[in-house]
Amino acid sequence: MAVLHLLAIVAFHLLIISEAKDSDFIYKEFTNPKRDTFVYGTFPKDFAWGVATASYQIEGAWDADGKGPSIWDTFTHNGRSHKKQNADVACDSYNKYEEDIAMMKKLGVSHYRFSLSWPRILPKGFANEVNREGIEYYKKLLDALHKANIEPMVTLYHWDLPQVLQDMGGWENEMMANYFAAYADLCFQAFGEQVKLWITFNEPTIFSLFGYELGTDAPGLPHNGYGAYRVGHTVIKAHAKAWHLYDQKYRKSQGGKISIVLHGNWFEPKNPDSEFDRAVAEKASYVELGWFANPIFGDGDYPAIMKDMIANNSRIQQLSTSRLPEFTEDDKRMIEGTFDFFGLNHYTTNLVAHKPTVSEHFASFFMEFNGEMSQDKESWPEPAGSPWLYPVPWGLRKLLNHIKQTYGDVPIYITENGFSEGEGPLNTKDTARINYYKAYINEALKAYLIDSVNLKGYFAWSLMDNFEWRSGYSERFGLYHVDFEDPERPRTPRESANVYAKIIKNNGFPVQAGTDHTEL
Ligand code: GBH
Repeated sequence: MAVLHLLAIVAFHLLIISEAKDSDFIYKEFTNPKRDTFVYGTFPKDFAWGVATASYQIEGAWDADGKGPSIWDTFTHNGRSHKKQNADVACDSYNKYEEDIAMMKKLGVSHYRFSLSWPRILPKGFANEVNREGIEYYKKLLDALHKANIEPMVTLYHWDLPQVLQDMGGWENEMMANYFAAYADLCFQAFGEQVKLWITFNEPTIFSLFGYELGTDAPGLPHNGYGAYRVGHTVIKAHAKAWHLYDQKYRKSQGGKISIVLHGNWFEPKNPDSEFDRAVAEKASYVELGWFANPIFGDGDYPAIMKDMIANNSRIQQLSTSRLPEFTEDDKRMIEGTFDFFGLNHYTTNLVAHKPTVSEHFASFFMEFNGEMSQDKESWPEPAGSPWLYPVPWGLRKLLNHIKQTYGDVPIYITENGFSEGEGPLNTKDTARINYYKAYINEALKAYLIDSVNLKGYFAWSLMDNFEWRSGYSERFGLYHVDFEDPERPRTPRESANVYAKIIKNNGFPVQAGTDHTEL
């Protein structure tokens, strides 16, 4: 193993000292030989290759067989998403899961990450009224996955909160930590024999900020400067409770692992020579990820840099206490170390410049930093169909190294990474997505081979086009195209599906006999 590593590193250095060829780079915009040269090699033998989805985005069947409404049903039925679209039918995976699994077989994935719909299992939110048909649906799905030899990775909460619980305050209600633990308990009991990889929450920063701070996502509450911190506080405790419950009651008999998935951008100083830009970029990385990572993977508490920042700004706003709640010593002990691996969703990189933004009169997470985010529109490759999504592959490698340096040598799964295109006629030749996957997976390979990051798996977002939240069906992330106009919701593979299948089959990018490259 060590020898292989060494060979890979030597090969890499040979590549960069010899004259760089065009074919050594994926993007003409990124040709820094040391940073951007494509490397050849493979991932560890037991590497998990997967695709990811989420219940609300694919299932449809929004009120079938006893399912209760979620906050996203309410939000979309109120016309709050692009063109008032909703996911009442979406990809109809509630009925077409066998076809989904056949697609996964074609891709050759070893793992499938999907989420459970809480209101499908508990229409009233609470665990004393179970919807058997909801349980049956997921049992059938899990059975079919096992038959197909695909390991499930199951997310308990990917944003579709039962509406009845929102009516009691949703994640701003501290009791939610208990309600979530009861839901988790039921799921471990019902599905734990079939599930060895559990995720408590998907991207708590995102649903706190967009749902309860900006209010652009469900439940649509613009509680600027306060809401997201309150939500985060309860979500961290909910996560810790569920982790301990699994640890104490189920781990021994079921033998699985459980953790959380965090969203992480990479933040690069806009002007690398500016000390101020560097400081704000660093702060952004430590806060975006560290808000949830530091309590769970660190010392049980928010990062000091975050506590200081929000306390200072609260003082400027004439508040007598910080807008960021505090954990008690007991909380901290309960929270610290509640992970079995690190789940990372990563899509893109932002530039950060210093700029005074803190206001005496208006509190907002986004103004807390005295910084401004942007993208390098001139010299980065074309963005995806999502305006925020610029391909900046080297950002992934930097972020993986940041995680290792900050939270230790924890096993990491990249639980989401992917690229969108806009609406339009079916275009199977998705070269931009192919380039994105090759380049990002190659950066993951460098992190593993060269930087010895403890990387365990990679999940592409997404198996197929699906309901992209407030953007509706206008941003398409699928390896498979889905026709949402057709009641049958037919799926068609794009070229990227074939390329991803080859990467999986090769377990990366081995040099193939008789060539000096990988045929994809
Ligand atoms: C993930 O979020 C989600 O887990 C997944 O459900 C989703 O489908 C996927 O990514 C693709 O987006 O419109 O400028 O305000 C990724 C994090 C956070 C990225 C919200 C887009 C909106 C930026 N997302 N962000 S903007």
